[in-house]
Amino acid sequence: MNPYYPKFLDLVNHENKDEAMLYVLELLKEKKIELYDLYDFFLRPVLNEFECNSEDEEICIWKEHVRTSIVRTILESTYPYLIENKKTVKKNNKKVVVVCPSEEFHEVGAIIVTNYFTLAGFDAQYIGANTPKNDIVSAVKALKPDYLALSVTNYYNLVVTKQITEQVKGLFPNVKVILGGNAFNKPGALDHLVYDYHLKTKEDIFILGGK
Ligand code: B12
Repeated sequence: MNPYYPKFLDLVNHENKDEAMLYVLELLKEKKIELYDLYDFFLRPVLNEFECNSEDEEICIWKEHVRTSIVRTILESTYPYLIENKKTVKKNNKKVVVVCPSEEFHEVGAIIVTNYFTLAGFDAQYIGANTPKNDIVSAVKALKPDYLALSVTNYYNLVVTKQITEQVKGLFPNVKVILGGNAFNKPGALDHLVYDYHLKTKEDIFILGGK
């Protein structure tokens, strides 16, 4: 565990958005953590390891929303650090489009992953959450990426993922399909899917990028 994480977790647990934001900004400014650390050791665990202590499910849902809002604000506000890091990145001349399929509203992972692709040298573009199949197809047609990366968290969205990958591969056989996100970690989730890569970590992305 990162030594600065417990304080951050405590601030987020108390829904103290301002202090949580100021705390990580200070850590970044003082170079006590890197942008990668922020993504991997602060933002991801604070969401994925969230445990709601309330018996009341409704309370848990709004608490999850508040927590997500804190993370999103931090994620977007630290974008200037990505711009700064990008200056030292050697480009690999490969384009990747990152998208979440329809009904997939979990997008924090997809946004972070888009930033990893950028830091790995790709020209990376994030399209959005809950993106209908036809919009994904038209984005691929217009942007002509080398890779289409689908981020899927909810296991139930594997059906629509299968439809999208089959259509994209049928229309654009040269576009490599990358799958990532927690939905694919369930046993058998990848069976019957048409894809080129199943990646999990930033290290996987860096290897693909030639780093
Ligand atoms: C935040 C959250 C939400 C937010 C999402 C807000 C947003 N704008 O993104 C809101 C409140 C909207 C939400 C809604 C729902 N959620 Co929710 N949510 C979560 C929570 C707490 C965190 C997810 C998250 O953002 N994690 C942080 C990111 C950084 O981590 P990550 O997604 O794992 O991404 C990393 C890797 O997976 C990987 N990765 C991800 N994508 C890709 C893509 C590629 C190409 C690659 C290489 C890697 C990669 O890299 C990322 C960065 O390290 C999880 C809890 C959990 N344990 O996962 C539940 C969870 C995912 N939700 C769940 C559920 C059930 C729901 C709801 C159905 C009901 C509900 N609780 O309200 C709805 C469904 C919405 C929908 N249709 O999609 C379940 C899913 C179970 C399942 N069926 O698979 C979980 C697991 C909670 C649980 N324990 O039951 N949720």
